Parts: sequence; C-alpha cells; structure tokens
Amino acid sequence: MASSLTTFTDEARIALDTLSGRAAGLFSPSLRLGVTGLSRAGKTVFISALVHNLIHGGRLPLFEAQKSGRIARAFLEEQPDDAVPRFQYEDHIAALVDDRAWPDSTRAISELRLTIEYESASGWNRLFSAGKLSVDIVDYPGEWLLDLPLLGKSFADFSREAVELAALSVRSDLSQGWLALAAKIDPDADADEMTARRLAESFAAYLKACKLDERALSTLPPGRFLMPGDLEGSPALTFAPLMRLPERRPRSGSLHAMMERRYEAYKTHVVKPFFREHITRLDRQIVLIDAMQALNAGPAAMADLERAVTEILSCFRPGRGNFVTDLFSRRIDRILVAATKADQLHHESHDRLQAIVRRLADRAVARANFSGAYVDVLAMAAVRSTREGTVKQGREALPVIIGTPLNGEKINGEAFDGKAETAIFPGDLPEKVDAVFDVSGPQAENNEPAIRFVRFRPPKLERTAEGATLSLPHIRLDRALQFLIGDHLA
Ligand SMILES: Nc1nc2c(ncn2[C@@H]2O[C@H](COP(=O)(O)OP(=O)(O)OP(=O)(O)O)[C@@H](O)[C@H]2O)c(=O)[nH]1
Ligand SMILES: [Mg+2]
Repeated sequence: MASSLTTFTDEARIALDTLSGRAAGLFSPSLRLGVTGLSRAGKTVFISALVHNLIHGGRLPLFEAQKSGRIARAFLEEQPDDAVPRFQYEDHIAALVDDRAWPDSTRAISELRLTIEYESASGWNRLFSAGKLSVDIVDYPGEWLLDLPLLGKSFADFSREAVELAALSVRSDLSQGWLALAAKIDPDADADEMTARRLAESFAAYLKACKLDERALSTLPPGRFLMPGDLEGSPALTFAPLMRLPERRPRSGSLHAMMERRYEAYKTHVVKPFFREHITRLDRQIVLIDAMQALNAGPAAMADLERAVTEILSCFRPGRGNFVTDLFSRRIDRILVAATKADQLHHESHDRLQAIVRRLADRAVARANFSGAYVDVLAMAAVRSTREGTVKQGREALPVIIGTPLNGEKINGEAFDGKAETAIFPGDLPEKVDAVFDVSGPQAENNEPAIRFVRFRPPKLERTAEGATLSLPHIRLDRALQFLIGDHLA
C-alpha cells in the first residue's frame, strides 16, 4: 500500500524542500506550527489571538520568555511561500476588537510568519544565536483536514465506511435520500455522467445537512464537498461512494470504474498536494477540539468526535509503515491537544473539561497506535469572552459566567439580542468522565447533553489611560505557547 501511494517524486520533492528549509534555517531559525482542527474548532481565532498577544505584550505569565522580559519584540514578516495568500490578521483583529464579531468560516488557505526577537536565557546561547525565531503558521478550512485519512483508503474502503456511518442512528434521517438513491444504482452499469452527478449532489447534500444540523457531528470526507475552495463546480468533485461493490476489479467503462478513477484523482490532485505542501513540513502541532459543542449535543456526538480525532491523529503517527508519515520530512515532536472555548464554562469545570479531552486523546492515541511524540492536553480559550461571578439563589451562591450572548442565542426560550450582558449558569460537567462518552448509558437514552451553554460575543476590551486597547484576554493561551515554542526561546 505504502509504495503505491508514496511515489518517488513525492519523497524526492520533500527531501529537497527539507534541505532548502534547513539551509535557510541556518540563517534564521524557523518553526512551522500546525494549527489543526475540524471546522469551527477555533483555528482562525487561535492564530489571531496568539499573534495579537505576542505583538502587544499580552498577559502571558506562564510563557517563560515573556514573563522574564526576554522578548524584545514580535512582529509579522513577509511569509516564506509566495504562492499562498497572507493570513488576514489585521481584518480578523479588527472584527474581534472593534466590532466584537468572530471571524467568518475560512474558505481558503493562508499563511503568516511571526518573528520573535528575544534574548537567550543562557549566556552561552546568547553568544552564538541571533536570538531570533520565525514561526510559520498556516490557516485553512477545517473541512479539508477530513481528507487526510482518505490517502490511506481505497475507493472500496471509502464507500464501505461512508455507507456504514450513514446508517448510524445519529445520521440515518439525514442520509436517507442519498442511501435510497445509491441503493438503486448498479455499480457495474455503464458509466453515465448524469448518474454520477446526481449521486455526487445527493451525497454532498447529505454531508452539508450533517454539518448544519444542531447535532454537532464531526462531518465526513470528502472535505471539498463542504468547502470547495477554488474547485467549486469542478468535475474533480463529481464522484460519490457506491453500494454493493464487488470484490473484483471494476469492469472498464462501468460507473464503478469511473467513480474509482475520480476518487483516486481527487486524492492525487487535491488531497496530496495540500498535505505535502503544508502538513508534512510541520515541527509542532496543536490540535484544537471543540468538545463543548459535542458535549452539548450528547454522547453520540462525543463518540463521533472521538472517531474523527482518532482518524486524524493516526495520520500524524510518526515512523515508517504509516502511509502518510512516510511522507514526513520533519518529525513532529510535540502535539498539544487543546479543548477550546473553555470560557463558556466556569473555571470550576475546566479541570473536568480537560479530563474529558484527556480521555478522548488517550483513547485516540492508543487506537491510532501513536508513539514517538510528546502529547499533552489542555483546556483553554484563545479569546476569553466571559468573566466570572456569583449569583445568590436563596441561600446558595451559584457560580456564573457573565458575557454578551450572540444575537439569536437562546436559553429556556429566552432569546438574546447581542447587546445586553447576561449572567449564565452553564451547569457543571459531570464528575465521572465516562458518562459523557457512554452511548448506552442513561444519559444517552434521550441523547441528553452534559451541559447547556450559549455562545458569547468577543469581549469588550479595556483601554489604558492613553486610550490604547489592551491585548485580548484568554485562558491558558500562555501555557499553550510555552509548550509549543517555549523551548525554542530558551
Ligand atoms: N467563547 C469562545 N468562542 C470561540 C473561541 N474560539 C472560537 N470560538 C467560536 O468558534 C467559532 C469558530 O472559530 P474559528 O476560529 O472561526 O474556527 P475555525 O477552526 O477557523 O473554523 P473553520 O475556518 O470553519 O475551519 C467562532 O465563530 C466563535 O464563535 C474562544 O476562544 N472562545
Ligand atoms: Mg478558520
């Protein structure tokens, strides 16, 4: 399997890339930081907040270089890859800070280079190093990540899994239309463009419904069916899984042969270049997980999230024998799995959120047979949109979070207007981690969520006496930074 996927040209190209990367690294050390996460996990917000806090000297007490005053300055520089658009940092910050609005879903790839000038903590290093580190970060639509596991799957695997997942009870009502259509189609019939199109459209409509639906499913590949980027309307997207595929090779001229060819073309011309150019060159990686969304939707969504995370982590498994990492030029030595949006909970629940994500990551790491990289887990919020307080209820003091719910958010039938500040009791996460994963437990009976939360607008920033806005507040962004780049600034 590996040799058919990993062509010689791929390996040669990556080796070259690495050589030139290393040579350039001699003059100005650079680190490629992968910000990985499914759609809406919080990648764009994380990147914006990270840059903003470093450039504006934000409060980062757990980020050692900053705390000890060794960072002289941090600034955006011209990025290394001319063919990739620049990350629209200023626009995202303007939206967050001035309009108090979250950025839109990312529709295409972009990149930025953040350069940090620092003073080394050791006298020895100070003598030899320029004290300059460039961090390269790529932002992309989360849906595209779903395609990575496809690289290791044949058309038959892809079809079988798609049909199996569509039949699960969390999806069956959304997949009905496509399944009914696919069941009527004979894969051995003559190839026909109209049939291919009808199948592809129906399959894409089902995937889109999974994403829109409030069940918070982690969606399914192919990612470009959901976020086509520059492939909108392209024939490269006119394929779909087929049912009842025979074991033998498809008859030439059949629908089966046509779909298989297009599936392979999608992998070769769409998935692989993206992966080769952007993912195989990573040094460090943070995997953002929106566990809140899934917790809110119940155990079936948690199981679905776990499946998606396992599939993705197995793509990053280091070492030979892994079809994907055979392509890796560098070795990712640290991975941080971060539960995002912890600001939607009271801090008393942060440890529980972290425990839930640790459990999810541990199982994914074990199942993906993953070893060789140091994996840590964290509950964080790149942008903290709430503050904490207590509300008296009778004799009890209830811990609440206070913020401005987004326009249209609802709790117990009350709808918010996006203007008024409100105190909310989001509930506690269960003490027993198992409960939130247990698809056959009492909670799962009616797919009952562990918590109820609302989404808040970004915070109103304080201003200094001179009128300058302070940096964006966060929860444990500094710990994430320390883990991801701290040792490079030692
Ligand atoms: N409260 C809170 N909400 C957040 C935070 N980060 C992201 N969000 C919410 O999550 C949504 C998605 O965040 P993005 O950063 O756009 O997510 P993404 O991973 O870039 O998503 P795609 O571009 O679709 O792949 C935002 O619109 C916010 O509503 C955070 O730190 N705190
Ligand atoms: Mg984004």
